Amino acid sequence: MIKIIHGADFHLDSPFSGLTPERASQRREEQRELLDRLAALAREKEANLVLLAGDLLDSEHVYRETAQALRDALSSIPCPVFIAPGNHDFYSRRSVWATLDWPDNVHIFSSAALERVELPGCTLWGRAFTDAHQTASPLEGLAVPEDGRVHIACLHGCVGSEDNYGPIAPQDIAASGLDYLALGHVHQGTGLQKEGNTFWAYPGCPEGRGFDELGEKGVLYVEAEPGKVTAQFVPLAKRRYEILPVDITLGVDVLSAIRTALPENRENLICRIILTGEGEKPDLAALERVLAPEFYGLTLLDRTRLPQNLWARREEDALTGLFLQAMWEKCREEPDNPLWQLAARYGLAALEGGDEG
Ligand SMILES: [Mn+2]
Repeated sequence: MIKIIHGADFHLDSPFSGLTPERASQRREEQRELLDRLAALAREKEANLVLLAGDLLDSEHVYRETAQALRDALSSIPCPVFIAPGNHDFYSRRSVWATLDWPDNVHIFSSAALERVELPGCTLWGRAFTDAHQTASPLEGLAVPEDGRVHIACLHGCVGSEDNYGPIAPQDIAASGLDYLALGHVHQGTGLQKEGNTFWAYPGCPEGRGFDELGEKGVLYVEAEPGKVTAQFVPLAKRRYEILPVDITLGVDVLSAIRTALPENRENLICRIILTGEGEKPDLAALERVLAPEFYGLTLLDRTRLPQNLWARREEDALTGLFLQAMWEKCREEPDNPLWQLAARYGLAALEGGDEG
């Protein structure tokens, strides 16, 4: 049985453009810490093989500290490590893959053609992106021999698409005859999948970098033998992103409604709370003052609507009624545009001489 740690899409040295320069620098530092946790996991599981299926780096521009951290972490892993460069960190003569002095246990696939490596207990296949795009299937032409050995491949590509990022058709996977195909590129982990007799998986990225990469993130711990593969997701991320909708309609007050919905352990959470439902306009600044210290990052969005009893006043034969009728129609035309709800609230408050509706 072969024990494998399968990771991908670390995107080290991402720009983190949505953050302050200090926070972005801190997040880059934390990405480097992911490498130490990866190495610790490989030691703890006594892995036979670590497979890193591309886009380990976000681009060819790598901070010296990051390249050193990567080299140090990989050299502390007591088993072979294989890297299959992806579209973001493709192999070229000037890439860090070619220019850095890598430890002996690290093998970097450097050719666009499939390379075959014989290892104790298994045969490993791998290849590299050598450009930012690749139109051919990375599995093209692969049909492994039936020799009783475990056949594993590690590469970067996109299952089920026809784009320029190494498109892989499901029938390519089945035709390969591989026991396990360790993939990278898709940031949402798939868990273990099967096509024909071949198991395959994307581990997803090991740590989210924005609200399009939500929830727990990590790597896979895989056990493979001929015809039998199991995979276990292992969380690796320090911070995680969540989007939390909170309906304020039935809440006694908005803060209690939010508190009821909050997950525990939020000091490492980067959270976007979206207030929905009907009620008085929530005081976002006040809520943020109370809640923000509990999170690593917090944004509150107001998507609430004016309550029905206020809309009922559009029947009134006065300026307020006319205004509300006009806003009612706008809100019906564009129900997802929060500006009309806001306009209704502010307009009503102005007409009533009040505060904010
Ligand atoms: Mn990619």
